[in-house]
Amino acid sequence: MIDAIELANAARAAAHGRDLAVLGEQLQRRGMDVDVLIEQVRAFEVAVPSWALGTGGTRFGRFPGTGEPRDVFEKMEDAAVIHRLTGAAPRVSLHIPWDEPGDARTLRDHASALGIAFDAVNSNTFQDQPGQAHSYKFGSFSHTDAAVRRQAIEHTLHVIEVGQRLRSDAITIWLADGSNYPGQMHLRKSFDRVLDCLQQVYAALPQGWRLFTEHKPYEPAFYATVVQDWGSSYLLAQALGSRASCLVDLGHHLPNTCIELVVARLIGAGKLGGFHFNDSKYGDDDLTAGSIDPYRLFLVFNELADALADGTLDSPPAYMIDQSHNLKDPIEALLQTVDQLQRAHAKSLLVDRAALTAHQEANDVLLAESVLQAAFSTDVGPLVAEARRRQAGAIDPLAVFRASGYRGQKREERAAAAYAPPQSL
Ligand code: LRH
Ligand code: MN
Repeated sequence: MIDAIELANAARAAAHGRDLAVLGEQLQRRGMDVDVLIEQVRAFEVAVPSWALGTGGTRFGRFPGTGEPRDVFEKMEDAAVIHRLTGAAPRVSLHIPWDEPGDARTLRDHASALGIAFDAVNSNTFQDQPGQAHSYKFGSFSHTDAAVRRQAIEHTLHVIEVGQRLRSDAITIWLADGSNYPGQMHLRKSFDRVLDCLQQVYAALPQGWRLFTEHKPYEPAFYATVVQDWGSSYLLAQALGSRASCLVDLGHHLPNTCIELVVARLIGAGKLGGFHFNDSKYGDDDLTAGSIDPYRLFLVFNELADALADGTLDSPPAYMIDQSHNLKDPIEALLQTVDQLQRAHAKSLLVDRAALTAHQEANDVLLAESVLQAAFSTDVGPLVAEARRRQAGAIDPLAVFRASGYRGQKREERAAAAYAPPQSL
């Protein structure tokens, strides 16, 4: 892949150089230094979800592609390709037990040999596993039966142990807990039980670890979800302590929710822990980020850039992707996603914050809005391409990936003899 990148970058060097020079001259006239911006974009990193490296599906069907990873070891190979091509995806977020490694140490060594590390791990108390003593049909941390809650806590502590062996330092806890009919579940007691269980997990959190609570308005519960909105998530994170914070999945908001305001609130409260980036038109569609509403994605990054600029945030929260690739090749969709996130991030850096503040203070609605639109309507393509090139990545990752024939090669390899994961290195 490395040679393919160098060859393709060389072929594009002249055109890319001209495009970058034109953008650089434009930005200079706006008082911005393109090299400073490129370095800021180079610092942008996002974690790839292990569960999105294979084809996703819905209850109506799944149409798997060929040459897809057969297990978590092959998923690391594909994640490494995404990082190699973009220079911006050095970590994978694992979901347990979906991607439970037989031997965490072997997986960690395999991944590090590929230049991949591990971001937040994800627990799963929304599905029953074979041989599981108690069902999560009526919830996990909110369940009325203490034995079910105990089982869910044990699972979550196990996920943290696996994460420790992978040298992760955070866990994301999303609970499907909720009800489908009024009266089915006590709306306050269920929440109190969730808090009690989270407090037991928080008390066992290893040194330096963080815990992210993830809210979602509905699905699979269709009347009330225990951790339904950012307010519920905030109440939990606040009650747990300084190492607990809220994770914002962009798809977990009712239509027309001003998600950038949710982000601003959590930043202001010092409880914004991380993101699951994706896009959606209706529900939790898990479409590729920036595919439906790129302006909304930009406005989220604008809140982050504003808070990093005024010091309210001293470092970016945890950036992770959470998508389901039902139709697109998973690697291609993730390459597209990383590019969209780099672009939204780059555009947020182009906002003239002094001018914006002046127009806001003067209630000059039109000029305040225009400052954001000027940044959003700037084609930052050459800037993010250059950031990737300086990361030894590809100016055009998708073109290099397609030209590399990687998927075809994997189709042969992964169709061949039964796969034998690498023995302990
Ligand atoms: C729930 C969710 C959660 C993950 C799952 C894969 O909808 O966003 O973050 O556990 O997707
Ligand atoms: Mn999510």
